[in-house]
Amino acid sequence: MATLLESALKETQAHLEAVLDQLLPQPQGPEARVAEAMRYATLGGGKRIRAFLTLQSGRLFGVDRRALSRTAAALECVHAYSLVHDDLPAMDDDDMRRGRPTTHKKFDEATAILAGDALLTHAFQLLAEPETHPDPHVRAELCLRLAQASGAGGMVGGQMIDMACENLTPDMATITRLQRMKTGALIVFAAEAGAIMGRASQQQRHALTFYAQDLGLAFQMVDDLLDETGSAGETGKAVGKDATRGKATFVAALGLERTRAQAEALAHQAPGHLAEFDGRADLLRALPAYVLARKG
Ligand code: GRG
Repeated sequence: MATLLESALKETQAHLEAVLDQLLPQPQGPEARVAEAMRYATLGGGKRIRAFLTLQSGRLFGVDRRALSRTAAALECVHAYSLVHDDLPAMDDDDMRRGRPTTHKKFDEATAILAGDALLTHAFQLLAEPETHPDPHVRAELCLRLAQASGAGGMVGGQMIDMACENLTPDMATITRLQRMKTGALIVFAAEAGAIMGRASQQQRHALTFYAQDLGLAFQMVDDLLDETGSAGETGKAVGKDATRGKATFVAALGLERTRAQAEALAHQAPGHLAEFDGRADLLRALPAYVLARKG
């Protein structure tokens, strides 16, 4: 399954590259620079884990792949926006992302802010367009859930707590909540999106939510571990910054060994939530182990 998963992830990366290339605005007119920066931030890199989750969860319910790809692209736009803004000097002040200069380094800060804003709004445009789903109620629900996952009660709120906790020693409950909001919420939406589009039952949708909650936490724990023990070559970004900045990470709270053990326990637990699905969920079942083994 490991090799099958790796080739499916590679296929998703190539597919999303083509889909995003088509769905992102083309640079033209006097505003061309913002479209260039949007494309720079979104194309040519990234593991596309969130897109993969949406494509695979939608497959469980027989959702049209073209429609799913639009939702997957919208998610990758929101994710790319969060990385562009997170890298800005006012936030994490990073020069490298995905193995190349961050968007504000390649362009300039104002362009990076605008590109992030435009990527966020573009995501909602993609979801709201009729090509994403024939039923306007489904499109509205996708918009609502993405807004909840990415706004003040989700990713943005998590980022705010993350910044407020610098150089403090928050307890595990606070760290878990902040990471669930900052990273987990979008990952949960990615898995839920296919169920929303496929009009899955509440039970099926909950199963995917629980799976993605475990996966999201394990993903974040591995991210924390990689910042401590990984290399800039493999992660494509600077490492060792969390400790220097006194970030509220799992590694800071639990240490390396216990964080690793927790990540392993969650990755082991996650596939159990998918028991009611058939073999079409096998790639989703294999994903947590891959996330655990990742080096970048
Ligand atoms: C600025 C609103 C705002 C939010 C920022 C997501 C985020 C919140 C910050 C990113 C910082 C960070 C390293 C978070 C840890 C987990 C994470 C989101 C890692 C990056 O995601 P990957 O590994 O990236 O999926 P790729 O490049 O593969 O797409």
